[in-house]
Amino acid sequence: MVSKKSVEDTIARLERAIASGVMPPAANNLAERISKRLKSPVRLAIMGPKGAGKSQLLNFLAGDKVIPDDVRLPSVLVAWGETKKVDCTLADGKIKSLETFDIDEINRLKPVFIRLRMPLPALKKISILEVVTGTNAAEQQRALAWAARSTDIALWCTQVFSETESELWNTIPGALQEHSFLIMTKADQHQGKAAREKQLAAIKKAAEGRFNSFYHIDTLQALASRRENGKVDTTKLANSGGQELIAAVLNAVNQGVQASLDGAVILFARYDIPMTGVPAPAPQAPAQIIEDAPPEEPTELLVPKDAPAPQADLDDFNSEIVAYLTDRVQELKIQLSKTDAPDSDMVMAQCYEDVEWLVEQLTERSRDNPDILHTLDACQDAADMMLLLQLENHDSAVEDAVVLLLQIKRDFEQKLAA
Ligand SMILES: Nc1nc2c(ncn2[C@@H]2O[C@H](COP(=O)(O)OP(=O)(O)OP(=O)(O)O)[C@@H](O)[C@H]2O)c(=O)[nH]1
Ligand SMILES: [Mg+2]
Repeated sequence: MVSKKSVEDTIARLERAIASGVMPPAANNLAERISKRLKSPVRLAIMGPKGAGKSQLLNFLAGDKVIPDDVRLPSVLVAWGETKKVDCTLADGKIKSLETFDIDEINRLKPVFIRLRMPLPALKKISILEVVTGTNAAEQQRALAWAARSTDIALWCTQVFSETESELWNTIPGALQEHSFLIMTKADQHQGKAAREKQLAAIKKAAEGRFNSFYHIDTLQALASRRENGKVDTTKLANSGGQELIAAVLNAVNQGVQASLDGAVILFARYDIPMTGVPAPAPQAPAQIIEDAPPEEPTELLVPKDAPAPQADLDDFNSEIVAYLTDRVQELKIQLSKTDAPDSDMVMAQCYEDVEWLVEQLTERSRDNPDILHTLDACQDAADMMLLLQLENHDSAVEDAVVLLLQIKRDFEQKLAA
């Protein structure tokens, strides 16, 4: 279990390290990213077909009935706030704030996105985005791409995991897929444990290798396990599948925080950053939850429907990247096979350079193509990871770096095939 104190101490130490100027720019960047990640709640996104049970799952994870039953809403982000506040982003990009979740008023405003702030304890650890997509495949892909850019863990709700869902899920970057759960919702539709397990096994078969893990939940029963007096009927919660799911989500949240702490420890060791004291801390705000972190306004939802699709252009770009990475991976393989003891420092440096090159290309491209941003994030993470591998310098670091490069290449190949 990660303690609040270790997170706060690490943030303070990272900020001291940054202020001291003892680290080179790449390490400084990494320190800033780790610090930002540690200050922000982990971002969950609930995705899946229309009517799959996303809103009810959101209510369960948030620990309160945040979204009323059977109302039609756009994507909703629920995040921490000292007081309740509802910000509706309208079709023209303007934001209209409401004091309460007034469904009649929301229906009248027809927002394209709603940001809801609430003082619920769970929201100090996580923010939850329910992704509601349009009906055609292109709209759905765009909404998912937009959501994936600001998501750490995705929860895909489904009863079947159809071919259409499978194709849509394939457009999600591999790095996010690895941190995602598939959740068979409405498990009560299958009478008895054996029937549920059978259906989940069929779903697993269809989605194999593209999710971190698989769960089933009867969300209505899980919600009903919380009594009015605040007590929980633990048997009911366990039978609903809710307990297992909450444990898995919390575990994933903690693992994410732990990975950031581990990254910081490597930086501290490499650059001799003291636990306390010198270099003198710059005046900074104490560690606290960033309320406003996720996600930017869904600009692509505001793009006129007849705007030209950038897909053909993107395909060319993706092909270029795949060709470049294929060459690079080939070259690295030759170097690794040439000698018994390859120059691991050089291979590591090359892998890092390749990912940095990619980050540059993607940064350039993302200016006129926001769909690229989530790929950019994934590559930036890979660059961070490579830097850490370089600093750590353990036995398998070279293989790990090449595997990371291969993973990026595979992601681009998947995008081309999609
Ligand atoms: N039996 C059963 N019904 C459920 C469960 N979860 C949700 N429902 C019902 O399924 C319907 C759709 O649930 P929502 O949570 O609104 O689904 P959604 O995916 O958010 O729907 P959209 O936002 O419209 O795409 C509602 O009538 C829910 O009460 C469940 O676990 N069991
Ligand atoms: Mg919903």
